[in-house]
This record gives sequence, C-alpha cells and structure tokens, in this order.
Amino acid sequence: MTDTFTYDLVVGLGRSGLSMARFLKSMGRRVVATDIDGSKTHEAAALEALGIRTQIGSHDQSTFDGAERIVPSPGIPLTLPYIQNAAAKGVKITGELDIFGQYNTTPVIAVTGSNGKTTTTNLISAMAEACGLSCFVGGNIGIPLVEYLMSGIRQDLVVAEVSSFQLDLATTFSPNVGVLLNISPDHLDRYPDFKAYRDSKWSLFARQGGNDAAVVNTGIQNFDKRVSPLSGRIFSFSPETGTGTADLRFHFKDKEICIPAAAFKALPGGHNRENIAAAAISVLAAGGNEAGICKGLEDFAPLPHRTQFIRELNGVRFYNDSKATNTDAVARALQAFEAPIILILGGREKDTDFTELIPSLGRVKEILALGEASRHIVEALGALHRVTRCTTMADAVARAAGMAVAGDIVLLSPACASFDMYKDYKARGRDFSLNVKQLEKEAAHG
Ligand code: UMA
Repeated sequence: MTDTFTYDLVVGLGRSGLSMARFLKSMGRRVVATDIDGSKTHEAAALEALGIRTQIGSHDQSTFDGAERIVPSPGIPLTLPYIQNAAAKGVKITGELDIFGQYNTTPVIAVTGSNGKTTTTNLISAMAEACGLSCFVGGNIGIPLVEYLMSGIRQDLVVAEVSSFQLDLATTFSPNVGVLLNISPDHLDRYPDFKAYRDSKWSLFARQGGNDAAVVNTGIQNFDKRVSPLSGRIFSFSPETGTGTADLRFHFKDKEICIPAAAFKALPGGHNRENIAAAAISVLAAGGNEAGICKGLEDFAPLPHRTQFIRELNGVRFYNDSKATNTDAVARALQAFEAPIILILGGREKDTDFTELIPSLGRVKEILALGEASRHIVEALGALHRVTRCTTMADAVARAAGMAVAGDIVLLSPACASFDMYKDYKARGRDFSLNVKQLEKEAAHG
C-alpha cells in the first residue's frame, strides 16, 4: 500500500485491535488495520463498512513504513520485523494504554502482576460498587479500555487489568491507583530475560505523582529498592501463605482494617488473601470505606477456572484451575489445599521450568502430564514423582478418578498455555469440568 495520506495503522484484528480501529476512526483519524490471519474476513468487512481500510492474510512493509503511527495489539511482539523496520524509519509506535489515557478523564485503578490480576480487578469493582462507586471494568480482562471512551457513559472509576505487554508501550499512561500483586517468571518467550519482564511490571508506577497511590506486595523481590524512587504514596501489603482462615488485618493510613474471614470463605488460599488485601487497599485509596469493602467481598462470586470447585465424587474433590498458566500460579493453588493432590499439568510451554514446582509438590501424590509439554514434565519431575503421560483430558480425568481415594483432591492446574489442544484456557477448563461431570454420570449408572 503506497498511500500519500497519513494514517494510524492498527496491527491485529483481535479484540484489542478491532476496538482500537473503531475508536481511532471515531476520533476522526484515518485508519488502516492489518492482520496476518486471512480468515479475519468478517472483522475486516465490519471495519471496511466504517471506512477503515484493511489488509488481511499478510503484512506489507510499505503499509507499516507509510503510517504516521502504528498501534500494535498487545499480543504482537514488538520485535516483529515490520514494526522494527518502521520504527527505525521514525514511525511512532503507540499502545492502547497511552491512547486511552490521552482521552480519559475518569480516575483509574490499574492492576498488574503475574497472577491474580483478573480476580483482584473484579474484587476491586465489587468492593467499589458496594461503597457506592460505579465502575467500568476493562483492559487485559477482555474489554478494551477504549470501549469505555466510546460508550459515552461515565462512571466514578475505571478498573483496568493491565498486562506487561500493554505496559511495554506506555510512555504517558499513569493510573491514580496502581496495584502490583506479585512477579514470577512468565511470558519468557517474549522478554529477553526475567529482569526485563520485572521492569515492565514496575513501569506501572513510573509516571505517578504525589497524589497517586502505589499498592505493592512487600514479598516482591527487591521491594525496598524498587519502591524508594517512586513518587506515588506507597501502600504495601504482605505475602500470606497457607490456607489462612484467620480474619485479614492490615493498616491503611494508620487505621487498622479488619476483614472477617467469613466474608471470603469462597476464596481459598494465601494467594487470595493477598488479592483481597490489595483490592481493599486500592478501594480505600480511591475513596471507599471498610463496611462497603466487606459487603462487596461477601457478595463476590469466585471466577471460573481459578481454583474453581467442580464436584465431589466418592469423597474426591475436583478443582478446575485452568487459568494457572505458569508455575507460580500452580504453586499458589497447591498451597491452598491440605489434602493429598493428584495434579494434572501440561499444555503448551512458555519456556517453562517445571523444576520450579518441586518445592510445592509435597502433597502431590501423582502427576498426570498432558499435551506438548508432557515429555518435559516427565524429564523435569519424573525422578521425584510418579508422572504419567496422558493423551487427552478425558484420559487424564479418568486416570485421576481411578487413582484417587476419598479425601484426595484432583486439581487441573497446568502451568502451561492451552493452545496446543484448545482455543483458550476457558475451553480447557470446560473440557475438564465436562469430563468430571461425565464421571458423575457414569458413577450414577454404574
Ligand atoms: N497478529 C497479526 N500479526 C502478527 C501476530 C498476530 O496480525 O504478527 C494478529 C492475530 O492474527 C490476531 C491478533 O493479532 O488476529 C491477536 O492480537 P492479540 O494477541 O493482542 O489478541 P486480542 O484478541 O487483541 O487480545 C488482547 C490481549 N491478548 C494478549 O495480550 C495476548 C487480551 O489478553 C486482552 O484481553 C485483549 O487484547 C483486550 O485488551 C489476553 C491474554 O492472554 C487475555 N493476555 C496475556 C495474559 O493475561 O497473560 C497478557
């Protein structure tokens, strides 16, 4: 494409790119959108109908070079040669956080971390709403932030789940309240090393001012060193381990806050205690109150695919933790249980080091390994644990049910992406749940 007019080039016609192309067009920009996937014909037609030019099935370097600005979708690596070549010629590369921040006037709570982002984002929204603060929830959670701007409806707060991929392109975006839950190795296929990934996460706070709040877990490596240069007011919370059934107590601006354990009995595990503390502090920092926080928590329905209880069958409890796509998330899920565990691991690796799981496998009596990663799982863990390779989820669930005795837990917590066998982690979790329910039927008939 050799255009003489200037335009914004949106790369990727997934959820993010489609919303971004529509938003930029609505702001009167000329927009071109491209996707390497030739099957995106419906998406392209919908954009063309709005006057947005599209190129699907391949990328064209001249389209990248001719843009005034390139807006890559978050899943697109910034090392993509088309982007690198255009950037070298001076084309600006901008991300959705900066574009959102440029037009948004609503206070923002932004949540990042390797694990627990979605739960915490939803907890913040539930708590804030119970305090009388209306919320738009979006970002990495699945609803692009520019949808808020296009909706025309204004809320008291925007609660944004933010990924490192989105932060990598942020140069102006700065949340009023930023939350960093934890950092553990993830997405190492996209970053040169773990430090680069950590830096990306910490960049959430880089542009905050003195009236902003940084809510940070003190358990994160180099906490003191990392928070000392920040300009925002620091509100820290401590790592909590074990199943922890005690009330949750912490300080906010010299006041002791107590959240009764009864308010969060549906959210098991130390990792959820951290998520709850982070959410509560964020809502207090945004103007909420203790009573509303407890009310929002009591009414909160836990999310599917996150240590989600499916069924108890013959005294064996089955849990779906399909969203656990890295070893840290699996370790946290394992900590939430005190019973013997049969663990279903595997899927597509993200440069995963399965030996990182070894310290957390104390209660694991069997490992069932699925998918592309199954051979590596056997290599990494087979010397210490009995690991059986399975061909399908049905196979894994049937074997788990056959091995389990009353009192055991069967936990799908894969430490891997799902894309080798499924569309996404939700489809994997649904398959697990269906197979568990199938067992129930077989038991009823047998
Ligand atoms: N594509 C190209 N050229 C390429 C590579 C990809 O055109 O070289 C196209 C693909 O064909 C596809 C599109 O890019 O059509 C996909 O873009 P995307 O991967 O950014 O997917 P979206 O549907 O736009 O979803 C993105 C986020 N995806 C990622 O960060 C990988 C979603 O987060 C987010 O919900 C959504 O924007 C709305 O903001 C998902 C995610 O997995 C949940 N996030 C990671 C995580 O949570 O660990 C960070």
